[in-house]
Amino acid sequence: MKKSGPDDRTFSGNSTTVSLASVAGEYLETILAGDRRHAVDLVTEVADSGIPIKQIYTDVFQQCQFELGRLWEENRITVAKEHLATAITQLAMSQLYNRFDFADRVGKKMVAACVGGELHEIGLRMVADFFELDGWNTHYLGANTPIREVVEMAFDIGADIVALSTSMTFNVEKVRDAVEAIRTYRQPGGGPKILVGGRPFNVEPTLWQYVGADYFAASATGAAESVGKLSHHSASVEGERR
Ligand code: B12
Repeated sequence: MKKSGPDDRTFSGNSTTVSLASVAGEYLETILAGDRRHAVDLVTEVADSGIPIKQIYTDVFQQCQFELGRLWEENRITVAKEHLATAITQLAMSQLYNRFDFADRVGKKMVAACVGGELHEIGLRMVADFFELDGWNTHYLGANTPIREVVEMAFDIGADIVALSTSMTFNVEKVRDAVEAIRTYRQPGGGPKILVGGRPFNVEPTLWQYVGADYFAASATGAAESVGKLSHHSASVEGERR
């Protein structure tokens, strides 16, 4: 990952200007070296300098996860290194939680889950954390959640939105099954709205319609930006792609 360059993005915090590309470069080296303490110190210092958490998520964590995937695909890092680095990123995300600058509560609830055997959970967690930052109460269930459990929790808590994620094409049918299960549970035609996302939906732009979702967003940023509109359940944003 490049450390800086002409398209480098800099962000001004309270007292300093930080190049997040340069932070991402150092962070990547740190997590690949397995240095948890430095990785956590690095991102907490950036957060404490006033850089928004969402920016750290997208420009550091997401960028580095994508880079890990590229290095792994090219056989330049082992599976063990990828696991090590990914685990540190999950730790670092947790460490930032008590630095979240939450918006006032908006009185909306979300259940967020990966269904079937889907193990890629960081993208969904980013989505849930962005909504949490925006004042939602999010129930993040993570990887590999049984569909029935997702549906029951969604109805039990009166969720406004169920967010479903998959990174693997072979789990798209499970997402479709989950949408169907939500639609037909207890009050057909009612219940929560369904937001989907993840790699296959980014690659094939009509896939969200195939699974029967209400909304799709290509990124945590796009999903969070939809919040205001989703809150009003306006027909004009039904199926909007961000
Ligand atoms: C870490 C990782 C893993 C970890 C996941 C650990 C964990 N706890 O999450 C483990 C080791 C388990 C894993 C396993 C596998 N992986 Co993997 N993995 C990755 C890696 C390196 C990073 C994933 C990640 O964290 N991305 C960062 C997040 C932030 O990005 P994201 O998931 O795309 O999410 C964003 C958007 O998509 C969107 N989004 C996501 N979900 C949702 C949901 C909603 C509602 C919305 C609105 C938006 C949204 O918003 C997110 C934030 O902006 C990727 C590389 C990559 N490019 O992503 C490969 C990758 C996804 N894996 C891959 C593969 C092949 C596998 C395995 C099949 C490997 C194997 N042979 O076993 C298994 C499959 C496991 C399974 N059954 O799910 C391939 C998939 C290729 C393909 N064509 O589909 C990738 C792309 C690697 C590669 N370059 O080839 N993997």
